[in-house]
Amino acid sequence: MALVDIQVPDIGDFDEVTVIELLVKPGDTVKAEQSLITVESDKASMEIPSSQAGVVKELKVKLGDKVKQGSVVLVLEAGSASAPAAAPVADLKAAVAIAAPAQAAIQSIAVPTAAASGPVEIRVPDIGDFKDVAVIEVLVKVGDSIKAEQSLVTVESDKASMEIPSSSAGVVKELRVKLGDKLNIGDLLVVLEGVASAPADAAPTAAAAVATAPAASPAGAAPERVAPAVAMPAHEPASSSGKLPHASPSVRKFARELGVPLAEVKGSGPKGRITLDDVQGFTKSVMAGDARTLAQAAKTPAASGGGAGLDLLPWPKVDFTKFGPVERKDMSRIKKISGANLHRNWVMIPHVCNHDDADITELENFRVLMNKENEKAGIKITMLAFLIKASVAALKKFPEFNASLDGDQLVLKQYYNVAFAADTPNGLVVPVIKDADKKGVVQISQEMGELAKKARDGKLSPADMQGACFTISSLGGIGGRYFTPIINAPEVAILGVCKSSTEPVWDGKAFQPRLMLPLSLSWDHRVIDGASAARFNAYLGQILGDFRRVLL
Ligand code: CAO
Repeated sequence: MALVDIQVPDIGDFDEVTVIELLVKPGDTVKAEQSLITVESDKASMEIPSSQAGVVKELKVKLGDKVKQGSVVLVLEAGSASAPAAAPVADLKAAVAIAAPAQAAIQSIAVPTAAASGPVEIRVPDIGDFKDVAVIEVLVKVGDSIKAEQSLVTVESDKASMEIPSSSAGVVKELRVKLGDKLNIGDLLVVLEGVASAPADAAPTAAAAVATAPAASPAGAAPERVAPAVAMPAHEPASSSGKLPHASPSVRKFARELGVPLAEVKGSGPKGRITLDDVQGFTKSVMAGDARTLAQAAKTPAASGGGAGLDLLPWPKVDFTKFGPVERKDMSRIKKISGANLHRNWVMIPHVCNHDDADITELENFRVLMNKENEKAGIKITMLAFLIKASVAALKKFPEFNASLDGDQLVLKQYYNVAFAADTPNGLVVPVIKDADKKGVVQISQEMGELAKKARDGKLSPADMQGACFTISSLGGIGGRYFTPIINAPEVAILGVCKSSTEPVWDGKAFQPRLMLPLSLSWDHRVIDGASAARFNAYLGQILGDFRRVLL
């Protein structure tokens, strides 16, 4: 029996797409045309089917992998005699034809419409062989001001869902589609007025449209997508064994940004499809302390396996005006999102917090000296930068702190990205210093300054906040003694730091005035035990006491 590599066929200008679902596993018998994996870009998701029947011998991709044309998806033992012996890409192209129009659609929408005065009709572009694709989301409403390339509707066929963007900017005057409508090439979507001129040569290509569709791109009637947020672990796609929740790319993206586990959200759309409203509703109910939702949310692979659940009392409803005047204020977007994340982390992670003190007398003297010497260069070395470097040394010595839980497995990271909590007028955000092990204290100080500024200006990109291994929350510039920081899942520990103060410390002969820094380390007791945590803190204290120990 011939072994055949099944590759990703020509998927047009999509440079790389992410594998979000594995639909088969080794040993499975697949039919020709059966979908093997689902891939997703910012604007489209599509299933990649097999060009022939056979038995899956080996999967060559895993969830989260980036694939492009020619990437091998799996090795198939070709089945029946009638099946072709090899799978040339041309055949695969045919096999994936159902998915390819998603690309075609986005490409062709980019053809510029006539520029600019008077109303402009935006129509469905050439969507290849697709006929009667159903509108599953309308992303704008009358009166919305939209940008060129902003998505107008999401349509879906059996195998692909895609967003159709507008080729022009303007204000939506008429909306000519509704949920459930079946669309074909040339159908009118919206009429825009006040159209900004859209010169022909300015129309971006599909690739550009996809590449420039950031999380922060406005979504019209859809809820605003929040870029910066604290505790925003990218929610992992459903596991290979679980069924991928039925949701469009934008809804999946929105859920990921909020850290909402889509598998726990009940879809109210046709065929159980999860809508943006469903995701928002889920977040709201978690925020409101809905016991059932929280109990559901707690049933992740890491925490499942029975248990008592959270049989909580309902949140107390009080008419505060009976007791005195009140003012009501909406929570900021960041607070809403970080609140939901913090709540989940608090409920799901068995936190323990160790407190300790580090003697930073010499380190602070050195820092002050360095800052004096570098005054002219305008570089300010911060205590937090030293804490980041010291944490990296401790993470290297105690690798289970540089880890994440994935079901029954511990993922030990071999990179050292350290996040720091930054207080902003709108709430807490957590930017990340990437590869902190490869950077010096001066560079870390500089990067921290830049990221903290971006945070305050609300300009952090999702990438600025992703990929952290460990977080430091410093209240040192403000005050306090100790606190119990909440772990930023899926990390397993967080270091809280408070204000240093000069204290009498016994040196065996006399009390000496020493500058002591209070440390509070919260850790996940599923991964770390108390003795390791005490050792981690003690080691951290030793490093901060004498950085030469890093060299040992
Ligand atoms: N002990 C005593 N003083 C400290 C200190 C410490 N541990 N850490 C910093 N300081 C002092 C600095 O020396 C500096 O004083 P000067 O202005 O006299 O030089 C001042 O505090 C400000 O320090 P900094 O510029 O180095 O800033 P930072 O590194 O302390 O903080 C940042 C940067 C972004 C972390 C901070 O602005 C911030 O947002 N902190 C709040 C984080 C937070 O909210 N955590 C809680 C999360 S849990 O809800």
